[in-house]
Amino acid sequence: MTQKIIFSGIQPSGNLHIGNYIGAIRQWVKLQDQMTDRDGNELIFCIVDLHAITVYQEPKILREKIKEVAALYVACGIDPQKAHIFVQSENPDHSCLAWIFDCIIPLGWMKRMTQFKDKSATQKDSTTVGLFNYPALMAADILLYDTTHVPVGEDQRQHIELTRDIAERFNKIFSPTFSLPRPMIDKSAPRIMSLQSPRSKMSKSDKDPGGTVNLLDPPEEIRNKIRRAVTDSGKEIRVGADKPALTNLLTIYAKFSGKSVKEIELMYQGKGYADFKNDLAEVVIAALKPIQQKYQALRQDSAGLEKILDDGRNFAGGKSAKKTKQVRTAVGLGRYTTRK
Ligand code: AQP
Repeated sequence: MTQKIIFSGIQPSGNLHIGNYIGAIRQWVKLQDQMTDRDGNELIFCIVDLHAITVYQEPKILREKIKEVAALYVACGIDPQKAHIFVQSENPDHSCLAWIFDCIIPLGWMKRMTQFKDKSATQKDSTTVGLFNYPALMAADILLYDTTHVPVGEDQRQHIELTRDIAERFNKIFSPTFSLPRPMIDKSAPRIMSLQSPRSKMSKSDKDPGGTVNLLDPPEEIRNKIRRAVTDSGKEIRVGADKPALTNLLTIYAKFSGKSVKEIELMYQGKGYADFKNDLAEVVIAALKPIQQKYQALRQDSAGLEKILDDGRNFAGGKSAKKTKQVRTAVGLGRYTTRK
């Protein structure tokens, strides 16, 4: 087996929700459980706070969310004995490499990024240069660690392709420095949609709190949100292109219960939305309960959480320092070939 270096991250830009769990963290845990460290495999999971500030974050809240996301990674099953967890901004090599990439990426490449087009359309006047440069920072995150695979959602495929193009361009202009990472897109990890507007994805930054079920929501709040979730016209509980709301709710039910969508459709044949929603709420509450309990325990042991993040930072910094030295030498930066 060949060595796998896996890198991924989540922005501490709000409350983590069931979409982040089903679409990202649960895949990471699956990968972790499939991998051994025998072949020199590495798992690196970052809390990407530099990405988060591409949109304004209230400083006190941001600092709290960074710890919250770290504790949630572990509560959801990331094992700090098997994976490295660290905070992006604690390793300055990320922003240094992003700047170097900014200086070699043709403007046209960045202008093609559809995520920027989508996000900037909702931000209008408050769109920042940072949001535009987001993919350069993401490329730096990935390439600093000789990442081989990046588990991401389908929406990030374009950014990974750009990362490969940046690596190739750097290697060609200067000298072979970066290996090319591959996206790892789990087709069984669906995109979870907002409970209030099921054609938009569930999102941390959704202005409507009713659209998002957060991993730390108390049971009563989960019941309320699911009870108020929009449904489609008609009475049948089934998936279909004409039923975006039910498709989403059935997907959530399936992902948290382990049952197939078909089985669930059969269970609710002839039954009403109220029964279905009540049961769905209980399924979600039961699945989140152990995560919430582990989270509370971790937050009470602040020294333990600090140690996980310190160890992660030391590992990441040690590894990226070697790559940064190679990059600085290749580009001709500084008076020395090594960092003083
Ligand atoms: N609704 C979703 N369904 C499935 N997967 C999702 N992810 C996010 N939303 C869903 C996956 O979670 C990871 C988080 O990525 P991120 O924090 O970098 O930002 P994002 O994708 O933009 O997530 P949000 O929640 O929508 O945050 P905001 O509102 O701050 O932009 C990724 O792997 C993503 O695929």
